[in-house]
Amino acid sequence: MTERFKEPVYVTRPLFPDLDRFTSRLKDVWASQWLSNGGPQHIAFEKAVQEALDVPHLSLFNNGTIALIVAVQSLRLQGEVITTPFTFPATTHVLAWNSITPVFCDIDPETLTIDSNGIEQLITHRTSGILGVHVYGIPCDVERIGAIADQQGLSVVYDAAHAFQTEINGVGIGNFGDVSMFSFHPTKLFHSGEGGCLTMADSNLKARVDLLKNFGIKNEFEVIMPGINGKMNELQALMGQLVLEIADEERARRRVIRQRYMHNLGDLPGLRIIDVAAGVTNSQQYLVMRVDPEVFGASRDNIYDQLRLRNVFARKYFYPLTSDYACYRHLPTARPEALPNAVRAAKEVLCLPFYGNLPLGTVDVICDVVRMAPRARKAA
Ligand code: T4K
Repeated sequence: MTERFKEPVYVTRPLFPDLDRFTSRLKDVWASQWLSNGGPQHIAFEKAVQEALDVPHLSLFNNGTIALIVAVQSLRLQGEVITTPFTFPATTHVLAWNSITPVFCDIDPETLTIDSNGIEQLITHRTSGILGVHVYGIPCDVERIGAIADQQGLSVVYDAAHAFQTEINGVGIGNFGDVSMFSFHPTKLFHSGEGGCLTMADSNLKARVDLLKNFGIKNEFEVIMPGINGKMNELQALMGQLVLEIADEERARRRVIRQRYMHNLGDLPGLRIIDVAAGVTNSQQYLVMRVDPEVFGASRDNIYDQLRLRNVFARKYFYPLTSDYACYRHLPTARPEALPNAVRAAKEVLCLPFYGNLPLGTVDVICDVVRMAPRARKAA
């Protein structure tokens, strides 16, 4: 049996900037006497991220979930919103927090994003929008979704939590739909400790988003809408600026690690490393393997268990489907029979450890465990 790692190997580790550089820049924060509410770090960081994402307007937030709640509020969505169940809890919860009924649409079996062919039949007189997820940084079918939305008068929100600096034929992914949300959580390649942002083309929408994230305060004496506190603070904004400086290097290191996984596992029948289509830049957020148990001879769960025995913590992102949570299971569109592609994907995907400092030797051991999983299953 392959050795057990002494220290746990996690699915990811956060990217840390040089500590001396961080502490020396902290002096700027101390000198400014600003810790939140749009101080100098926030102003500089907002501009830097806007450039990095190549979008007309951008608003920073304290985390991606609050940003997405505000995105839905800012477009005044209500009634029903058509969305994917193959995602992190936040995507669906954001609708519930806005008193909106999630309407679950199956996913495309290839891209694992919302199936644009299934959206139209779910539209009712109560539908106000579409909430897609660029899951693992794989873009939704933005053209078709945009066309459906235009035709039916619907708004489009994209959860781009995994898609920092993804581009479709050179166009930043934050330029599609009415609003897109990016997460800057520490488990993301690019992060600000916690944080996130919304991107949009419409300057009026940017103004409304900025009001909504600051309690709806227009000025000292006027509060014009029921806003929330979604503000990013100065320490987050400083961390974000320093991580942004090293994000390209991290992405380059991850490319090498992806190559190694591909080299070790690419030729195994029944196993596939998921990648983006031609013309799309890979955000390198996750290394996702898809397992066909019939062909491979071991299931995703068998592999997960074998890795756990070696102290390797792969993750089943995204199992279970959000439509299977107790709080959504009762919904008419949550029936598993209506979501066959999503049900299958949730059983077959596994996110393997993937971060720049992951030694290639560790990747090799992980791959050995994966390769041996069918034999280990038979022996058990
Ligand atoms: N939409 C989508 C599609 C999302 O995936 C997410 C978040 C959101 C919306 C919401 O965005 P935020 O509000 O979070 O900005 C993690 C992240 O917490 C979450 O941000 C992310 N998606 C999700 C896919 O992954 P968990 O519960 O799996 O995290 P956790 O604590 O188990 O961390 C995973 C591993 O990372 C740990 O085993 C060890 C390592 N780790 C983690 C942290 C936080 C570290 O080494 N150091 C750390 O500081 O959700």
